[in-house]
Amino acid sequence: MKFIHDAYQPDETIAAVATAPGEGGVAIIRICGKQALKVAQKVFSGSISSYKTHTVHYGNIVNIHGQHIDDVLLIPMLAPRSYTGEDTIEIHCHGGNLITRRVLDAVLTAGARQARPGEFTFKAFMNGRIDLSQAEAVQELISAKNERALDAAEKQLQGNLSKKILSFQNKLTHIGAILEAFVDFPEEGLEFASVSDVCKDLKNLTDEMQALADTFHDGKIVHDGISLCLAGAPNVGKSSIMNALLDKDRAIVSPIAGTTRDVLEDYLRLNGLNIKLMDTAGIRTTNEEIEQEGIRRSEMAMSSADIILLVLDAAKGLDQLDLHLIDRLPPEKTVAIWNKMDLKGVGPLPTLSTPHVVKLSALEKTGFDGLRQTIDAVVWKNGPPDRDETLITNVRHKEALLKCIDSCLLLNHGLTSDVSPEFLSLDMRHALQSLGSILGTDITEDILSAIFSKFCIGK
Ligand SMILES: Nc1nc2c(ncn2[C@@H]2O[C@H](COP(=O)(O)OP(=O)(O)O)[C@@H](O)[C@H]2O)c(=O)[nH]1
Ligand SMILES: [Mg+2]
Repeated sequence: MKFIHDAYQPDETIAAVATAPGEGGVAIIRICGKQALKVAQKVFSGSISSYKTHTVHYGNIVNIHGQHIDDVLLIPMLAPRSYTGEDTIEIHCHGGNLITRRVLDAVLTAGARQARPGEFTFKAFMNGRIDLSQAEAVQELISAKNERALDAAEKQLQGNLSKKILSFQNKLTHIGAILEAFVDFPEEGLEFASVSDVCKDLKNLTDEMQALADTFHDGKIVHDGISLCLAGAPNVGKSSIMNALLDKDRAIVSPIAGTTRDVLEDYLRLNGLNIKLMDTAGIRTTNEEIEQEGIRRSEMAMSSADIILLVLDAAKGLDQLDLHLIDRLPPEKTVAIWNKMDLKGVGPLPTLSTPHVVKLSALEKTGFDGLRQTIDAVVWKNGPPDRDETLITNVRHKEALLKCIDSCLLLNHGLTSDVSPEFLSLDMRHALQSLGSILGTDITEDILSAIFSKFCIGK
């Protein structure tokens, strides 16, 4: 694998199609770097050097053989007022695959190099326009699959996480300054008061960092979503609830017990989260081989799911099998659903041992708001995260924070035992390096390369 910034030459001018492939009204070709204006001028009919920055100009793209390729709009964004901080030209051409390719080819022939994945954002990072956590937020913003993930990415791009990390860095540096005096003049030692102050400051700081790292639980839910599994006896209405939640005829519904054999999966958005919904074969004792396999798969789906929706038939009440299921499902991730509440024969319902119980009718599609609210309550044990809360959604950031906390704990331990001052400053350096890796100031080339290679070309 080629490291993206092995090949990085700050003076190189790069170009790529910035819009998604396929047919569309307009496609955008982006050119960026010191020679962007010169390259664009070789293929454009107007006089680019006379244009003011951030203005739009109509003209033609012509290749080096003088052939007309397309009528386009051209926008110059001059340094430093551009995404990357370097001179940038955007060409808006007609949005077909072939025409876009021809315009890009003309630009590449005129002297630009095809950009690598994420290279524009990489330039923005290298030029100090954004830090690494913000660059990662750009990719998360683009790939966000739900509103909450989008909110979290947007906050991160605005620099909310960066500010927190910077404040941790400042506090650590402050502590470091006190320690430095100790390292420089070890024979004078640290006064008892300053040791306990430093330890207290370190403890407060690690608590703050731990609290931020702990948001990863919520952040992961926001980022990846959760899985729900419909389970229960045959014929209780699992497939009907699947269809009602999806608002489409996804699963076969029938009064014949044992209709659903395989695990059916589909996706929906619920309460701003991405949900994988699984419908399973009804659990019962059967000699039928295929149904047995279906039931085995139901069990697997149940154990892998974040939340189990245990469906019960309100008209039938509980039988041995239901009771057995209720007993062995983990209550904290189970929602019991009394279905078929529309039926005349529904009498008083027995009390269940599971804390979350919902009543609904899949047939009449009533009671689903209650189900959505209950799911929300199970997902967010302490309420959903605030829109403004800074969430860690990236495992790299979480691990860096935990590493920093470890170094701080070592430091704390070293301060209270008789460890040589050199070790203390080494722990301090490690702690600062971990924080720096989040912002990209202390990062190895292979990690950088791995991060940017996940981007699309043209971003
Ligand atoms: N009256 C009534 N019938 C329902 C309801 N939900 C499902 N059914 C019926 O119960 C039978 C079994 O439904 P199905 O969704 O296939 O159950 P599954 O075996 O648990 O997947 C079908 O005849 C459905 O029409 C409901 O809320 N009310
Ligand atoms: Mg079914």
